[in-house]
Amino acid sequence: MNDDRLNDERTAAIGDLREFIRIHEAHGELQVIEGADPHHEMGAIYELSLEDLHPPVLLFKAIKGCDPTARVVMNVRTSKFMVGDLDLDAVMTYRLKKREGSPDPIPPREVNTGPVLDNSIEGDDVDIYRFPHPVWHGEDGGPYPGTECLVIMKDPDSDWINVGTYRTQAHDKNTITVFTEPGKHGDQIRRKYWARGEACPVVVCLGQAPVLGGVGRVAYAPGVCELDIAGGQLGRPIDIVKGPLTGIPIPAHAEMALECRILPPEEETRVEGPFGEWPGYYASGARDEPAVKIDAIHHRDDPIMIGQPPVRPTLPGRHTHIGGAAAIWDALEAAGVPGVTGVWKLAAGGSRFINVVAIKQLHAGHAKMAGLVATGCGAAGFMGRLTVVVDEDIDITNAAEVMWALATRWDPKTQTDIIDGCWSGNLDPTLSPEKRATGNLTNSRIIMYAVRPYHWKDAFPQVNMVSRDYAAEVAEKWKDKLKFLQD
Ligand SMILES: Cc1cc2nc3c(=O)[nH]c(=O)nc-3n(C[C@H](O)[C@H](O)[C@H](O)COP(=O)(O)O)c2cc1C
Ligand SMILES: [Mn+2]
Repeated sequence: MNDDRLNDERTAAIGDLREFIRIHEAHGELQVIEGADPHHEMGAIYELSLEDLHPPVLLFKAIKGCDPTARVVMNVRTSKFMVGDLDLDAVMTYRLKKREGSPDPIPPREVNTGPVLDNSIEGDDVDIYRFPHPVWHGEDGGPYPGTECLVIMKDPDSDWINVGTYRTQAHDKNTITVFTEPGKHGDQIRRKYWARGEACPVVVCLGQAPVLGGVGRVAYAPGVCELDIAGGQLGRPIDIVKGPLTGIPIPAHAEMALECRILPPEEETRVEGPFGEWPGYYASGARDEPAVKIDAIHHRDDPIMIGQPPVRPTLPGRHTHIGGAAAIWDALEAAGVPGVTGVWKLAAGGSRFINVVAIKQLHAGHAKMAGLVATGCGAAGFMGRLTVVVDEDIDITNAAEVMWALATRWDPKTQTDIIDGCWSGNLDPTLSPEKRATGNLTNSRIIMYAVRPYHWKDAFPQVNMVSRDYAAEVAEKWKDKLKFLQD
């Protein structure tokens, strides 16, 4: 497929969840699963699917104990079709595209009605448990129907509509919690309603075009409406309907939307969590969160919810964060660090813990510049742990090569910096109970300079390996005769 057609098809897939599923079926990347148990079994099947680097899109149907017409789709942003190859070229392409500038935002277009309003349940008939509400992980404190969900709110002081992704737990048929960390836009907005003694109106979408989940997770500036950004990415406005009870915009083609009120915490709370989180632990535990009352459930016929619970980052299908690596590379260049040949996030560290920078060393102290910036820049500042700086001959997308660089070029005593008091967060498993209790959400960082020391690099023992050019020449000559050279 040529690049233009591929891009058009990808845009169509992110613009509409049903189209997304159809396209993946056509590409042979859809796995339908019938009759799974939402209590742990769906979560286990999901984890097993992530043992592949490019897991199939999973479509769960006829989920045990739920409305038989409701479905759950998983792996909406990891398919081979959507992400292509995961390598340094992908990081570079991402950077170049970003440099061309983001598409101009396109505000949503209001329409009178849409498929999301085809079915509406209000008042006493509201029962979130009718629809899939999986308990994803073994130690979760309850079912989480909302993982990659959209939490849509209106700022009471302006026209700002904010869309954020915050996990949503079900507590009884019409009560949920929405775990919004302090400072997130959703938190800022709800506090304004509470300060006036009011509940905060909110819409929670539990299934929607993948592009919307893509913007709900990004920290745009306050005042920016994520629906406008998504419109810009699609090149057309998102159609919205006004929520009949709240007046909050709901994507007209959303699969399911709950109209709710977030009660002030002094009025009613529920114990939220624990929940298996992306670092691979239940680190934020369980605590009181404000109760959220569901006043209406709107849904399409045969609704499709999205399930995207966190899992431990060692699973290959939780692959590396191309955009995060690109952002650190941009920061290094912006800070004037020369000679950077690559930036990568080792998968085991999830999106944050382990960053690797490759440089072509130009002068003494060069590796240190790279390590300090890659550790302290905004793109890496939050919840980092290890920064590894290596020479340009190391394939930083290969964890074994990075470990080899550490094993053979790194002297722990003389090629290490440890920096304390850095920015961390509740999900960091190493935070002690004392630190959590006092709000000291900081951790330390290690920078490992796994490079040949610059001042004697020419005397450093030579690497024992067939040169890549010669290897290619030999492979070409022998590939017809040697089975292991054929792919
Ligand atoms: C699948 C997924 C789940 C998330 N869950 C939460 C969550 O439970 N609480 C939270 O505060 N942030 C969560 N985030 C991160 C927020 O979505 C992210 O910080 C985003 O910027 C929030 O929107 P805002 O900037 O408009 O507040 C999650 C992100 C993803 C991708
Ligand atoms: Mn926002």
